[in-house]
Amino acid sequence: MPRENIYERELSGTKNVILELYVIILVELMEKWLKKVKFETRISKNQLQKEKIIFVGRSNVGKSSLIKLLTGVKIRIGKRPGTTVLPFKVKFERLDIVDMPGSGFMEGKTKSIQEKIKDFIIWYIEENKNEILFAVEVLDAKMFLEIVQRWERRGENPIDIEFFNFLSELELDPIVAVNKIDKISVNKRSFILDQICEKLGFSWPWKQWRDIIVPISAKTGEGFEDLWRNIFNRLKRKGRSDLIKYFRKTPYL
Ligand SMILES: Nc1nc2c(ncn2[C@@H]2O[C@H](COP(=O)(O)OP(=O)(O)OP(=O)(O)O)[C@@H](O)[C@H]2O)c(=O)[nH]1
Ligand SMILES: [Mg+2]
Repeated sequence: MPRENIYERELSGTKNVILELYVIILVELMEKWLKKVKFETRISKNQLQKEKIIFVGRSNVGKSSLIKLLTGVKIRIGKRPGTTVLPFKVKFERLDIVDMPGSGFMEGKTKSIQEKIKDFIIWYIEENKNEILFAVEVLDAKMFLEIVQRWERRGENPIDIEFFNFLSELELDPIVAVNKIDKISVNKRSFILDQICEKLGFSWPWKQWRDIIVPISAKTGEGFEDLWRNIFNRLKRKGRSDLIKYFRKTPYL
């Protein structure tokens, strides 16, 4: 075998070992966290529970960026998928905003870790459902349709759609924040939003669903008022309009 090929094989072998190690550490971290949460859940059952709002969505769609835009809290934002790997709570006195890890992260590489993260998110949401006021599901305006079509071609259920149905079934009244709308030219936006609507099981035109579907950009702040209004309306519906004080009236850019 030529020398270069041996080197290449060794290099890719090393890469695989590093990846495996990374996955093992991640799974261990998740399991430790799970034990801690289960313990804390037990001891806090008799204490006053804090309300929760959860942000879910694929990796890199801008969940953390949107929480920062809405609250002004400096939260870790990443250029690479998988920045938030454990649920991160932005804690206020009476409310936790939970930034969930991105589902579908490391796409195509390690299916088992994707499944584990997905199972973990589902477990977390079911376990905490009584304290969750509502959910915000974040989609990437530019990537959503492409990824959904890719999954459909493989005969699989697209994770974004699965999550939307799951959140709706749990009556978590999801707001669908279609983020990164700045990446779509203005004349194409309605078309894209109509397609997203259809994939989520809504009829066209998307504008009739403005109390669910909110085009937004965490980068430019466009759409901020609509998202804020939707959050306020959901809090009102739950009799907790007092909690709007934790959200900024103007975007934090
Ligand atoms: N153009 C554009 N970029 C954005 C927008 N929102 C977020 N980004 C960028 O997208 C990348 C990912 O943002 P994050 O907020 O870390 O995404 P996340 O969903 O929390 O990612 P994970 O923690 O990996 O699940 C960063 O480089 C952001 O600057 C947006 O509205 N428009
Ligand atoms: Mg994040």
